[in-house]
Amino acid sequence: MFKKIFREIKKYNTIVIVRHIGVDPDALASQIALRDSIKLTFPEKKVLAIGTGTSKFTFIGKLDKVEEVSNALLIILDTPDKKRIDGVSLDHFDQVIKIDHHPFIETLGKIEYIDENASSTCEIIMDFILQTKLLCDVEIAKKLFVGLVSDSNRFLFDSCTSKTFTLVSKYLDLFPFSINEIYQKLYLRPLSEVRFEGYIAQNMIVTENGVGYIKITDDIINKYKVDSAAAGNMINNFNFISEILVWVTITEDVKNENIRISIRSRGPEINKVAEKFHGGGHRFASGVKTTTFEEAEIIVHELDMVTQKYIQSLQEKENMHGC
Ligand SMILES: [Mn+2]
Repeated sequence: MFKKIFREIKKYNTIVIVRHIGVDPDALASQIALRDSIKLTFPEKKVLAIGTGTSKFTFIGKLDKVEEVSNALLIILDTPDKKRIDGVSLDHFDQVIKIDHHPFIETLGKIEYIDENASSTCEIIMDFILQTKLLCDVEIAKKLFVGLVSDSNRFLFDSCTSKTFTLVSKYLDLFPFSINEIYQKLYLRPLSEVRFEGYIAQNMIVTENGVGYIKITDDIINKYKVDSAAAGNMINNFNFISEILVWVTITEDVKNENIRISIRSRGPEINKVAEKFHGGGHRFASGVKTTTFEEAEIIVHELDMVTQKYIQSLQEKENMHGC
């Protein structure tokens, strides 16, 4: 499959690379690293990385301006469905390729490489580059590492496999860079965020079944001098709490007139609930956008039911072993 994708890249003189809305380091880094690798390999090609950026991740690299293109190849990274693609419409392209690690939702292109077991899209791109004639350098390698380390929560998720570590090891051998330098950029944060995290810890409500959730209104965001993305960004820090199996931040985003719900789990599968409310994501990490706190409460209730079922199925298994 990698060979087939490489042949398409070779064939087209104009290539546009996109990823999902609500940009995160894996989406952005995979996009920019693939662009730079194609440009390094084929300097005469026009390769554009398109989408809405954020000042937070400028250290990963710069995006390109949208341009009218024709006879172009579109590569969609890190995005399982049409409605989450940022910036382009599929119809303007001669050929569409998808490379992703999210659970399959719908077919977007003629050629699709989906590896649900990959820690990140950056991991797939790392493999892709090594298995084809695509070139890489230290800067590209650093970007790929940023995306991988971010999507795997610093190798904490069980999406990390021996392949993940093998690829990282190979890249560190071939393109040596300082890991600490990257962590300084990725994990350095203002005290206001840490204080805000303290607020969440203090005020999170936990149900009997172990669903922790917190409503964060615009007032709270302003009081702690953080932005509305802050809660969603720090949600992974609430992993490994014994009383909590599923945890949810419900954040008011006045600017975009919506309420953003981030969901994480260390057992129950939560993406089905997210999809039911027009959101999505992975089995243990999903998100939903809604407009009312009432709907958010319904989602929390559904998550609570899913968690209750999960606990029951664990108990049933235990009882069976007891026989
Ligand atoms: Mn990803």
